[in-house]
Amino acid sequence: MTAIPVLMGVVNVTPDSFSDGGRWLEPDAAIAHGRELIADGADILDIGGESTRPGATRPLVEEELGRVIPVITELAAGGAVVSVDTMRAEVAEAALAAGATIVNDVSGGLADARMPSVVAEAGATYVAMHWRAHADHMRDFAVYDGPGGVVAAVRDELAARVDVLLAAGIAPDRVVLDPGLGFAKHSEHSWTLLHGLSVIQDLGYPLLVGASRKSFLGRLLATGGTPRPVELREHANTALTVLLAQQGVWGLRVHDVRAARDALRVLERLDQEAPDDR
Ligand code: PMM
Repeated sequence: MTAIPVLMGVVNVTPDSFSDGGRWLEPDAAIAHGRELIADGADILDIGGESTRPGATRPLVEEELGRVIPVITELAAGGAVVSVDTMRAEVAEAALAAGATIVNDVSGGLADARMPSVVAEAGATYVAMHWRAHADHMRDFAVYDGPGGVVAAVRDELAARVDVLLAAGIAPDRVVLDPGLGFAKHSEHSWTLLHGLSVIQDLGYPLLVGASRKSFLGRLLATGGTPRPVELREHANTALTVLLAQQGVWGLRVHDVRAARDALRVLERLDQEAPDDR
């Protein structure tokens, strides 16, 4: 039996995300988009106000709060399970007060040392992603020369974050890890990580994976050296959705929730067949 992963639908309330920048910047548009993702089959809405595209500059904390809090308040009040995609403890705190129950921190607590204690205090679930540096200079950190390469480095660096999270009082069953595809990683690193995912799973925590629309898919599907445009990478992500579900990941962070849900429904349906019916 395949354990069906949870689907986290992305709501980027940003002017500059690489995948959908500017489309949902107005609160009403973001809220409507969130509702659409729920109707498409999202289990969680991941609401973020800071773009992490390579080279992006950071918004002010007030800007980030102004983008995400009205959207979180409305969607959580409507019954959605909400995660806040933020690296800032102040934003996480306000989001949890507004109804979010999950903090998705792409820096795994490295960007803001207060983050783990804020999450511990709230008893929230914490997604800790593998991260080395902010978007404006993360490319400089895409070097994995140690023994075991990128897979061992990500495993060891995530394990070190887990130690910090548990020491801050986050319960072990509230921790989710994420290999951070595309963050301080060249395309080959992301593929190697996907291939070696079981090594990260061996740390014993549920895994969330965000492959949707990322540049390693665009490069794979390039024509004549031009990466496939962001909106045409969906079928490749659907293939990964099935493969990652079969590998037992806990969750998938996706933009096109309907495509991912359809793929998971196919898996679920096949699992219903008893072996002697085949
Ligand atoms: N990727 C992005 C943003 N947040 N969070 C987690 N946990 N994992 C990811 O892979 C991840 C993330 C960047 O993608 P986007 O700009 O399309 O949201």
